Amino acid sequence: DGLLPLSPTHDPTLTPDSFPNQPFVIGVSGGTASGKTTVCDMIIQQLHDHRVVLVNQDSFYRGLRPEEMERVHEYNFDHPDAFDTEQLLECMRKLISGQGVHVPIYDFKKHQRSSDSFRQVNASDVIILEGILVFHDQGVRELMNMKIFVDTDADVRLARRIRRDTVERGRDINSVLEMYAKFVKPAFDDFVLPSKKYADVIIPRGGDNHVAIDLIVQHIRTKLGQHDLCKIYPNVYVIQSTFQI
Ligand code: UZR
Ligand code: MG
Repeated sequence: DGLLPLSPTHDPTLTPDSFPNQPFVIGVSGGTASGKTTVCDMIIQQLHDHRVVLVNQDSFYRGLRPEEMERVHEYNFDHPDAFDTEQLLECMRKLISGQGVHVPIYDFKKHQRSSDSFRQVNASDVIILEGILVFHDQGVRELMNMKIFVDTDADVRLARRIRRDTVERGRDINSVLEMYAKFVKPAFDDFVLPSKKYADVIIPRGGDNHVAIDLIVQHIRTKLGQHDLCKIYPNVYVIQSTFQI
């Protein structure tokens, strides 16, 4: 009857919070090497008694076509168009509806997706979506119950980025610096920083900020408590949604 939850598409005034049976979705954004992954790992560690999955926007990089590979130094990996946002949306919607998904595996050295393997991600209580541009697309933003922006100084980020790209991604320092000046920094100014305004919480100093992470985890636990209650007593949800307690 009319008391049953409808899908979000039926009523634009309903936010993701209107559907407490669905997983709690957290977006984690911030510039390159800001400590996004560290913050996510710390949240996941503290929520060890819940089912939590991490989806990385990096997994949805489009593989480069042969003509793009030939001029890879001119390819802008920091632009929103470098990602397959439609596929990311589809994947997130499935996860939110309780289905498992296959997440692509992207190779940062070859700039290609694996053609024969995927990462199987199962349905969960909490879904964390992290990436430099996860707040850029309105459709993606609307899926999130909580948005966190990891705010780390640019010099710290550049230092980390140099270390990571040379050690983990097999690049030489000159090409890292060139790429940073040509693409990474301008795209941060044009796309990443302007999306900070959508954040609910801004964490200074990234993974070093234990107080902020503790506070965030407490909040998620409170929200999950409400979710769990609604799973056990579905009627509570009906009353909540009808009378807006
Ligand atoms: P994080 N990136 C690569 O270096 N190579 C690729 O094939 C795809 C992406 C980089 C991208 C961006 N930019 O700055 C960074 N460049 O990955 C985002 N140049 O990843 O959020 O972990 O910093
Ligand atoms: Mg990362």
